[in-house]
Amino acid sequence: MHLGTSITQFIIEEQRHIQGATGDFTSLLNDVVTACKVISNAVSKGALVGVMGSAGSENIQGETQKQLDVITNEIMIRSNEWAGHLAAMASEEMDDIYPIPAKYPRGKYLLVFDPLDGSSNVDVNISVGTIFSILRCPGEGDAPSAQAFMQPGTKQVCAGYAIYGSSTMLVLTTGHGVNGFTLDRDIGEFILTHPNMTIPADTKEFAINASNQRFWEPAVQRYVDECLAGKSGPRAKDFNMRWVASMVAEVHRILTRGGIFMYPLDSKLKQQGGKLRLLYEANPMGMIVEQAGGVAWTGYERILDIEPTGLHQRVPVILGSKNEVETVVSYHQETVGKAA
Ligand code: AHM
Ligand code: MG
Repeated sequence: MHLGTSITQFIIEEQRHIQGATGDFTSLLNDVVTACKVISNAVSKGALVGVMGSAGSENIQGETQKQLDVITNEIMIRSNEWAGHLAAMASEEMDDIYPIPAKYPRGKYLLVFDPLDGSSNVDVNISVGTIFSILRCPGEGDAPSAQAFMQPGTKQVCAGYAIYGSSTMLVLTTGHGVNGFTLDRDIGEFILTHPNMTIPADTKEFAINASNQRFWEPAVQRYVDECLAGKSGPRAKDFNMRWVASMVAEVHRILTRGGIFMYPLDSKLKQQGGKLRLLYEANPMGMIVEQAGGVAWTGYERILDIEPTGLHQRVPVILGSKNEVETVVSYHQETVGKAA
């Protein structure tokens, strides 16, 4: 019988190469992995356990919360608060930070997450996921504040997502490439199935919500027009298009076969800065994409370089295959300074 590499083994072996590592980070990651297994279970039971539909509440961004948004947020908190690795957590579903309660030891890391990204898809049985990012907590001993989370994406110690699709997978980077693990439900372990995931530099597949077309900036409009023009247009190739409305599914597709994903700035979103959130969507996905050889920009700057100013700050996101993202970025650069 062939025994695959479990995620636990993989993390411990990776940690062994880091001088002075205490095992704290390994244990924290194990707790996050456990939470993702519990969430996978809850999501897959669906209507059998009566968790579909709205929770009848709104999050801080004015979005209606699904029952599963609330449940999965609770699972992440309960799984990660007790072990002494974290100082605080922050999530899409909580207005403010969640400092570790005084009854538990306070650790040196911060955990930021979107417990159920793409949850508008959950009632229709389309892939959803959990996105997470781990940061070091600055100011040892101080009670953590929201300010502690205001670190650019380049400071992430680890980023990952779990995708609850036809199989459950966990994709992870600690800054040394990207690895994918598939949940073997018979033994309850994630097994390394996708070592060293890489994004091809070229692609013929783009993803954007075309219903926003009338609001797009000229650079995005031009890029998409050129894709749609196909073989006889300036790009001289036919493109395919996908839009799942679940960022984890889009990023997972791009990590598997290449592509470009865009939730760009447009006139409708200008005031709020974009649609997707920097700390728990754009930064972790940006780190994963870069570690797989891709590029993640807003159109105007590298996502990981942004100095955050708010827990729920939104940014435009254009990420994926290097040559395509760089093409869109060059179109943005041409329009900078020109009136739209
Ligand atoms: P959510 O965190 O509330 O689920 O919102 C984020 C999701 C992304 O997964 C996805 O890319 C985007 O929202 C889809 O937006 P739209 O419905 O505008 O197409
Ligand atoms: Mg989300």
